[in-house]
Amino acid sequence: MSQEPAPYGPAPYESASYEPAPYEPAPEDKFSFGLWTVGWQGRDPFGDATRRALDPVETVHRLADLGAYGVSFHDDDLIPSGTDGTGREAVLKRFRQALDATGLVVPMATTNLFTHPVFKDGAFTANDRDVRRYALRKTLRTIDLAAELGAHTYVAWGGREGAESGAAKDVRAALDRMKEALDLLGQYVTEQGYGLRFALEPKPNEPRGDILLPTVGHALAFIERLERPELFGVNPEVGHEQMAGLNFPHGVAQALWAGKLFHIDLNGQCGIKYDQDLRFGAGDLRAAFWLVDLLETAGYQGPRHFDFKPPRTEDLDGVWASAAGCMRNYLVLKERAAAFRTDSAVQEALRAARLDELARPTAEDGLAGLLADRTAYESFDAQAAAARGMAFEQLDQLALNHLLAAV
Ligand code: XLS
Ligand code: MN
Ligand code: MN
Repeated sequence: MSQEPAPYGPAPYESASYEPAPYEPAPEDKFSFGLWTVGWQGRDPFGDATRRALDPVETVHRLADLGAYGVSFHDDDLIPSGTDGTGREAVLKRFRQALDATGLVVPMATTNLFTHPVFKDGAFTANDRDVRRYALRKTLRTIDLAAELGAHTYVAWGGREGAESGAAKDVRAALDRMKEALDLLGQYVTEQGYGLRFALEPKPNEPRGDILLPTVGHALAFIERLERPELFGVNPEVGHEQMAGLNFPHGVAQALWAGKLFHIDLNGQCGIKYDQDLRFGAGDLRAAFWLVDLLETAGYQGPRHFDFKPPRTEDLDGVWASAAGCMRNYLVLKERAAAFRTDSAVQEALRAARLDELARPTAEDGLAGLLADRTAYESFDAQAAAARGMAFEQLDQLALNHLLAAV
């Protein structure tokens, strides 16, 4: 019995000439990783480490071999807390040598303001003033280090800036303290002449019950209250917005629209639950597709930074496979998104869905023109307009076909 061909056409794997694209990451792709990502030893609230510690020098070499261009770190990832001055110089010398040998750069650095018990009630917004002053001094040291290593971005994630109970935190006072801290940091980089900009990283919860500046939107609004708003942008993380049930590409689009996408943390998340930090492409694959489409079409020039945690089931081979997977998945999605955008059927479907109309100003004739235009109201046929289909489903199916390479 002969088989009916599938209605959606021959699958590419049936074609003898089908060659998978190599998807080899290269420095121009600007892929970067935090030392704490591949270096995560698998300690979680329920279990001990499952992997040995990685030497940052080893990480730099492995990342370079895999095709990354950059490495980022918290101060303590590179220089363990308690290291004296001589020890610090020795660490930095070895690290710099590894950077020179591999060509890897340090696009971003940040401060660990969450591991030490002193930060149990936060850092810049801790109720205790001496803790806040210590947090600022620790941060200023990291900013010096970031500038010394050539970083252009300083990320500020306020992981413990928050509360578990109502009266414990006066949120308005805490936001005053957060502004005070960030204004001082802005003053410092300006006075030092560092070419550094700040990227605030929102997260709704974990490790605090509720964290201040929980979403991209909160952070964008807060930035406008700072003394030097031009120095501050956001570092949205895929999983963090998805933990709040939000549409990540939409949040990133708003950050781009505001000129505030200074950095991005890529990873994967399956719905509203704890911060999973899966490799990029795992979790919500459709959101990942739209994100890559957005970054690539909007001309985002910054690093594609992976902030993920290879699951604690993995040994070190699994860690590097997971890191390679992040980059491969980005490149596959970039290819799929480009195929989607260049497909003439898609361009037609975009017109049918009237995206060109959305791009047109609503009242280029001004308020007077709008008020004088009888077709805008008096003779407008709302019933006829309501009856027009939007043709979004055909468009979305084309996107899915491209994502699945089933065109
Ligand atoms: C934690 C954050 C953290 C920041 C850097 O959830 O993602 O890793 O990116 O401190
Ligand atoms: Mn995370
Ligand atoms: Mn992050």
